[in-house]
Amino acid sequence: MGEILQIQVGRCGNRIGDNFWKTISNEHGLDEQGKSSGYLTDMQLERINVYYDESKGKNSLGKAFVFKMNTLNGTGGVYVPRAVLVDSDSTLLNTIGGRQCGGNAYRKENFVGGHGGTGSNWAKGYYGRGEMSRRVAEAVRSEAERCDRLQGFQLVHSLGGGTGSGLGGRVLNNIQASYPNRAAHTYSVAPWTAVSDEPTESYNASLSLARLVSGAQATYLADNRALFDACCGGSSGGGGASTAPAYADLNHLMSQIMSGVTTGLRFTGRLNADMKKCTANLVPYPRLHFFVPEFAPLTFRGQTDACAYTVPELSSQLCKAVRLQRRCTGAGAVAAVVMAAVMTFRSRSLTIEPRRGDVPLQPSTGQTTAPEHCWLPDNLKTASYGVPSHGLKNSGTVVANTTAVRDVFERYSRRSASMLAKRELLHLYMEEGMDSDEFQVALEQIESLMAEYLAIEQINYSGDDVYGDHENDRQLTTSMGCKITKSTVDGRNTLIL
Ligand SMILES: Nc1nc2c(ncn2[C@@H]2O[C@H](COP(=O)(O)OP(=O)(O)OP(=O)(O)O)[C@@H](O)[C@H]2O)c(=O)[nH]1
Ligand SMILES: [Mg+2]
Repeated sequence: MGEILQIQVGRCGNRIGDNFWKTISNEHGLDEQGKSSGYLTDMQLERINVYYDESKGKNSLGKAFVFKMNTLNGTGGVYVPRAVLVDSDSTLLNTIGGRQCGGNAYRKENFVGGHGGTGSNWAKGYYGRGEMSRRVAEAVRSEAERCDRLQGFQLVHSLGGGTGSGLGGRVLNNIQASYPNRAAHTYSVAPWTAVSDEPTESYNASLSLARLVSGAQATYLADNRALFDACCGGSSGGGGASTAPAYADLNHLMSQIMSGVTTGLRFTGRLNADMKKCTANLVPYPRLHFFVPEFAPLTFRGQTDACAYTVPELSSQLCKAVRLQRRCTGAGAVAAVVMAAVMTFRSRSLTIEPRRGDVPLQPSTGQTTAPEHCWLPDNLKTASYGVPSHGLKNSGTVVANTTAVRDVFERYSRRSASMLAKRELLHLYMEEGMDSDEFQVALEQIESLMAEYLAIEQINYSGDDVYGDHENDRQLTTSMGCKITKSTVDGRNTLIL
């Protein structure tokens, strides 16, 4: 199976990335040094190479490692996370690296640290860290050479921090140029003021999002607002972990989400055998590749949940979480449209194989204010896997390509536009060689993307008069030049490629 290389950039990227490795190491039966902690099942081993390099010569400290066969199942050596860890402030990297003996077995030459953060400045990260981006390219190149059939890259970073957004964006550009045929996906953490309130975060997020439109084929948007609300039990109304959740609480949810999203890449099952298939299932138009990922059941740091949830119970929790992404729900608000979604369920017993009708993320019938509509027929894929999430009996993950992400874009572009009009804090970016045109171009990119999302919401809601008659179907051409037919029989939209 083709390998994936994770590049984690900045403080947020490295905290979340490190949590991800801990979570999936546990699922693959590896201890914190990357050694198999006992008998590994075929399921755990079969695709372990996707995220781990089985190193049989050296351990992470570079010392000679005596390769010992595991007498139980014939595997051995150390499974090294295929990761490059990057931060312009090395403090966190030193902590992670210093934990090597008890921590994950990262390859030590893949730590790329600098001498100081960017002070939350995208321009410093993008333009001012040339030497670091060359070292990252070198680490990426040698990791890529160790792969037999590299399928792609996943970047983990924040959109608000200068290093994660700026240097992360630079790294993504370099990857695109050097590996044009490989997939590039991102796990991007969107800032929220209750969690951090650096005034430049809106600028950074706008500049970064605008580049992700063409710089990545898939972006899993982790909104700190949604993670924070989930931890507080906020919008869902349930009891949360805390009224003032720490990053560790948010990151616990995030690592569950990432483990869930990557289940189909790491274990054998019906769906998402590789990164390209993930996007084929979810992306009707290449620019509209910003996904909302959700996980159920909601469990907080240090908690386990031994409840045997059924598929309808899990999927209804997942759909509710997707629905809550549309924030502007007042009178006249347009409902978000789910263009496509993939739901995966996990349980040791595999008794939760989803059946037709179990999953309520379907076009609504008879509801005037439907929470969501499906866009393409057959656009909801489901699958189940026989490896449970850590500490849970049954769990589910959804990745939804929903127009609700428009709200996230709007949040930063509106704030950036108002700051830009007053030229607020612009000098910090000008000092790094940027000019205000670059901001304008980024905001225009976001505006046009938001218009595309809105067009899809309006197509679903517009009257029939926009469709020309075509025997049984009515057809329309969208602003993106694609044809859509609306069946006069069941009202469903079909995209003509
Ligand atoms: N969910 C989550 N968000 C985080 C975490 N750490 C930072 N953030 C968010 O990320 C943004 C700040 O980004 P950082 O990753 O700290 O910054 P950086 O990439 O290191 O860049 P510098 O500005 O150069 O330090 C803010 O929006 C924070 O709320 C974390 O551990 N988890
Ligand atoms: Mg930092």
